[in-house]
Amino acid sequence: PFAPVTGLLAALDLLQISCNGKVLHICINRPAKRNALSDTLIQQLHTAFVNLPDGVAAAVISGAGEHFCAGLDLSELVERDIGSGVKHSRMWHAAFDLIQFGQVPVVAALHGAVVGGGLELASACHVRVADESTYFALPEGQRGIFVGGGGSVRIPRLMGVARMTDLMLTGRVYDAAEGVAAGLAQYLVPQGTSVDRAIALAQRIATNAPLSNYAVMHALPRIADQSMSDGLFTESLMAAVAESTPDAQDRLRAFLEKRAGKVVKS
Ligand code: 1HE
Repeated sequence: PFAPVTGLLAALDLLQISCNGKVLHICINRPAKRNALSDTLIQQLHTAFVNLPDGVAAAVISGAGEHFCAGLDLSELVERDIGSGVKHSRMWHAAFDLIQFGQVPVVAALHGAVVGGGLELASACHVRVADESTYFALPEGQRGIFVGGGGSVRIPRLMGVARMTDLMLTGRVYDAAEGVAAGLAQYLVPQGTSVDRAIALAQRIATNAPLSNYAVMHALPRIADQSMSDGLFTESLMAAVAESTPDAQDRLRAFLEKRAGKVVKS
């Protein structure tokens, strides 16, 4: 069972954070505003990911109420000058960078609206689980703004520039199945079950060697940005580091001595 965390993380009033062994569950808890991302909420996400409790090996992010997240809190957008606009966007980048390039893999449990900044947040996570109620959109064009939470960088890496351009120009809304087909989520599950599935995946992720998970989070996206030659070389370095850990040696020996599980087709 998940128990509420204590201390600093418990004081973050827009997040409901609980922990079960190695898995931390961060639920965005602003359902009356459809979990719209106010400055305070972005700062609280930042604080949570800077202060992950010891022993946590994977995290889940979900949203309370009918929707995962309605994106930027539009009530805070009014009358921001150019300078503070840059700083605002950079504040989002800092928080979401901590999610993508932090200490532990993060699974997003999606349902209802995953729109605008909500999709930017989801795209900073490492695995995305969508339930059947999920829908994806980028309504920035209708609001007269542009993505500012890393979406122009991360979302095309999931779905491609052409699909993102279509969403932004036409206001197209993808249902859950379309989102999964386009690469926005990796799992499609029955309505109301995305948190359960995300937790099960996080529990599984938490059993991997921590350095292997770290390599996936930190090396894979960087290698994807490198030339083939640089990527292959980076891969060799990362592989050598991972293989040389006692954890890897123990796990390899366990397999060879038939003490470790085989790969099982599910
Ligand atoms: C909000 C927000 C919000 C809801 N900022 N207050 N995002 C958008 O353009 C999406 C805008 N929201 C919607 O289209 C809808 O609210 C939803 C489809 C997400 C949900 O619909 P529904 O019928 O369940 O809720 P609702 O009745 O529209 O909203 C309930 C309340 O939440 C209502 O406030 P109330 O005081 O009248 O009760 C809404 O005003 C409020 N609310 N969404 C502020 N987003 C770093 S750049 C990122 C750029 C973006 O994210 S642009 C996309 C912004």
